[in-house]
Amino acid sequence: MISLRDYLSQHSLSDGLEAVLWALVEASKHIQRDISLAGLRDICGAAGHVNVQGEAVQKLDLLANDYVKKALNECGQVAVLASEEEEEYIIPDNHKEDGYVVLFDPLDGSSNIDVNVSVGMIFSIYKAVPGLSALDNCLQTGDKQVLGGYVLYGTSTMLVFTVGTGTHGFTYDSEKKHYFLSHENIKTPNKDTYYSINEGNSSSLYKGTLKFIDYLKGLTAEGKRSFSARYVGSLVSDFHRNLLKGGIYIYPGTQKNPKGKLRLLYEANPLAFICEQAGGRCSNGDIRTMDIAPTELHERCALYIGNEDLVKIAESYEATA
Ligand code: AHM
Ligand code: MG
Repeated sequence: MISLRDYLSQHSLSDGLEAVLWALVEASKHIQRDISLAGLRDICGAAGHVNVQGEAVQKLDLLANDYVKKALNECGQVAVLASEEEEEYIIPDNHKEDGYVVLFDPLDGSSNIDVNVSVGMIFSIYKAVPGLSALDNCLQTGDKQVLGGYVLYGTSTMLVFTVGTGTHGFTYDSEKKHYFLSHENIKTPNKDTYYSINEGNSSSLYKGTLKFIDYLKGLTAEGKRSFSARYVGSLVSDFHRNLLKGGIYIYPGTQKNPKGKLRLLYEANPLAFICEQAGGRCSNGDIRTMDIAPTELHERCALYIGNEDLVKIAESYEATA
């Protein structure tokens, strides 16, 4: 078996980038342990306040956020970081001016923890550009990412990431406390397997989105169903399943929330990088996600991510709306 350490030694990342990835990996081990014991400790449920987006913060959101911040601070290679759980960007005490920019959602789908459903951490890494302000360094377009990744705390814990040379997956062995290569060079199948959308939002969906959903529910020429619906409500889990099995995940803009719910910097961009490197496509229904120029840290964007053909079909329906 090839450990993550062996894999990285054969696929040279710059020392600084490797240190940042290790920091995230070490944080993920703490988070994985806490999640696996969540029902036995007083760490389930809401923390009692809302975050900058007005959403209820879970106790484990805070713990995960602290683990990631601490690890990134200690690694000494980070110029600036920003978290979905923090209102402002943070310059670590132990920062490196020309180091890396790390943007992350420490625990995506955290409302699922209390009911034992998979959750994840999503992260995006950029090289800090000398002369740019800390904020502008965080607002680089997604195609400047040097690494996009996530950790899925599911039936097993998996790290999936890309540095622009394919998408690769590593499974965590909790006895050895190491990640091992399990999914080399993931290619998303161009198959009509699953579609994933919260149809509870139907009353607020635009006509083009509703028509696209009707298309997905249509029968084949042989009278068979093409797709199955799957929606866990944890982006990392929904995305990971469709990445491996084929399909599309949509969190569209709605009449109520024209830019949708998900965050461009912490969720859409890293998954877009991973998806494209696996042969898929990702857009906001119009513009390629990694070409969108961010204007604010917590910017939201509609998300259409999955098989290239399916995302193109979704875009064509949105264009007719
Ligand atoms: P979070 O980052 O606060 O956990 O919220 C993001 C989550 C995604 O994981 C998931 O895809 C989405 O919210 C589900 O939203 P909804 O309940 O509206 O379907
Ligand atoms: Mg999230």
